Amino acid sequence: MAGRFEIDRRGLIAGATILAATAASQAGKAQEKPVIDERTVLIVVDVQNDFCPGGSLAVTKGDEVVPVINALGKRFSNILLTQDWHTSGHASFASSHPGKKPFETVQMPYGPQVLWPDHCVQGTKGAEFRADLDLPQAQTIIRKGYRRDIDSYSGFVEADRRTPTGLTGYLRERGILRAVVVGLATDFCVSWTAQDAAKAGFETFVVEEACRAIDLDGSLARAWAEMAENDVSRIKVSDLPG
Ligand code: VGL
Ligand code: ZN
Repeated sequence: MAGRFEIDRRGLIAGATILAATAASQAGKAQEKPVIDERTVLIVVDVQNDFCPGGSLAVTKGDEVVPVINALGKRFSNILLTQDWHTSGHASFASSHPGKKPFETVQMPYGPQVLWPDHCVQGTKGAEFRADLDLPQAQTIIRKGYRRDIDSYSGFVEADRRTPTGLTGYLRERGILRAVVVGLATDFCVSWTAQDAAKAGFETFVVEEACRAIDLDGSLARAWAEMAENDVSRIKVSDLPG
């Protein structure tokens, strides 16, 4: 491909980082609509029982994303799922902080942490993917938030903003240039995952009808604003090629 040849010939730096960054900028940050090809991945964030009605941290209408994502999934050859996967007694649970209630914020060594009801505990029914999620060609599951003392909204970097999950390297080695991000919840794990994808140099899109939000004290509006500032394009299902 021309980009790779030019980089090598000029004796500049080779490697996936530069390649991904170059290709993303060639594709153009301003690009409004994603190409869906073998270098595009659909990242399906946390479509798990606990985030759907009946679950312990139910997102309003969270289950409505499932048919939208199932239909979208048929257009992608690369699909990756993230799975919130906490220890029992996880530091992000209000129950681990005496006197604190869910949705209050505490200060952790890595910064402020919203406290949640116990959710997505490893091996429980609540941590399982929704049974009606139908993405048989999904290739990879990235579990996150599995260290007792650190949360991880993002599929790429944990809440200390330092500890990588390995996803950036995985996608680069796979030659992925572009990520379409969907799932739960728009204002937490979708937003953080999408922003980190863009920061890692992937051309990144979030499909609004394929997400639902928690919306805690204006967090949804803030999340869309932050995503826009960080080169994440907000699109609709109709913006995707058929
Ligand atoms: C999430 C809060 C806590 C999410 C995960 O998937 O958005 N939110 N853990
Ligand atoms: Zn969680």
